[in-house]
Amino acid sequence: MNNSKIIDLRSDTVTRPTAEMYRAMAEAPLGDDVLGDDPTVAKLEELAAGMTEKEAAVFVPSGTMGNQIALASQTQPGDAILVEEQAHILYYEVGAPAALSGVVSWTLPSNRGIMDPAVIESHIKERTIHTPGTVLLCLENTHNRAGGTVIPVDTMRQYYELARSRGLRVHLDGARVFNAAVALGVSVSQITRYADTVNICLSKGLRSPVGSLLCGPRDTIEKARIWRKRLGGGMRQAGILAACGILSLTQYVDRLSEDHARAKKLAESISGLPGVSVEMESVQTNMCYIATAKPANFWVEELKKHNLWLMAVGPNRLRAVFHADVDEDDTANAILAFKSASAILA
Ligand code: TLP
Repeated sequence: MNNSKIIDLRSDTVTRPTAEMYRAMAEAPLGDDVLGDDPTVAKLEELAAGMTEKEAAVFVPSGTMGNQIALASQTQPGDAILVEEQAHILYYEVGAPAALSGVVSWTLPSNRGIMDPAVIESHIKERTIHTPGTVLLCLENTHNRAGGTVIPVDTMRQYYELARSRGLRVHLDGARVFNAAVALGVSVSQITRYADTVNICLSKGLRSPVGSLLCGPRDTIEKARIWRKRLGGGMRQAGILAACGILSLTQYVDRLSEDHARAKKLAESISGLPGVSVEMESVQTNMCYIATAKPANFWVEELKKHNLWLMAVGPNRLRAVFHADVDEDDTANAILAFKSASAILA
């Protein structure tokens, strides 16, 4: 085993492009996408729309932009949206729903990212002289802060039918919806059909260096294109990035199951160690959240000495995220690093 390699489990965003991606970038036919004539971007958008069973898609620089232009395109200032209380849209997007769309975010509790439909229903408000009207239900599948947990297809359907019956739209933050699809053994469209708009990220487990797509009805995506431009997200010869995205969607989905198996292996191997605990039920995809008795930052520093990089995501909470640049040997070394750190920190 090579012990000098850095094992970077801070996020699945850290993957480097493959040799195949560098070749695709070099060979991609390009145009000016803001003027609407980059053929590689057009091909990627068509592919993403097809895979998610939506009419159209728009290529954006980040998942944050994909989510926020979805909100901006489907709400008016003063409207209310329903969001799970630890959702990325709220937790990690720097207040954008308030700052950009001017919406009221009604936050709902969940059990491992799964909200109770009765609780959702009880928070839907009619627009009156007093109350903001609820127009959008936001979902996250897989749910990042809940542990990379999966919302099953049937629950997605229940949410969608409820939203429909009350005149709400559904936006899915599907940054890792391909992880959900692989974990459930379904095609991604079996999940995304229960959302009006879906944001998918290419730059997480799917290995692209940059990029996300917002997919949805054609008229909504046209509004989203205007929002993308307004926020400075129009990219010119973006085909160089879209070329990687095409490989992400066509070549790198199935292998996500390897990341899931490795996350589980780490979880099982360290859950009995002194000083840490892992809630096994929440280890469903490529993430492993770890509760630490001593401050999480102590663990980050100690593990770094063993070339293992993790992220502290709370005072006593660590996150390990598996991805394509972490193999079996790296996983074994990560487990050894935890054993050594536990001997010091327990
Ligand atoms: N998440 C990042 C950090 O922001 C926490 C990570 O390392 O996991 N939705 C979800 C569910 C996400 O996890 C992320 C990124 C995004 C949206 C935003 O994507 P980007 O970083 O491309 O804006």
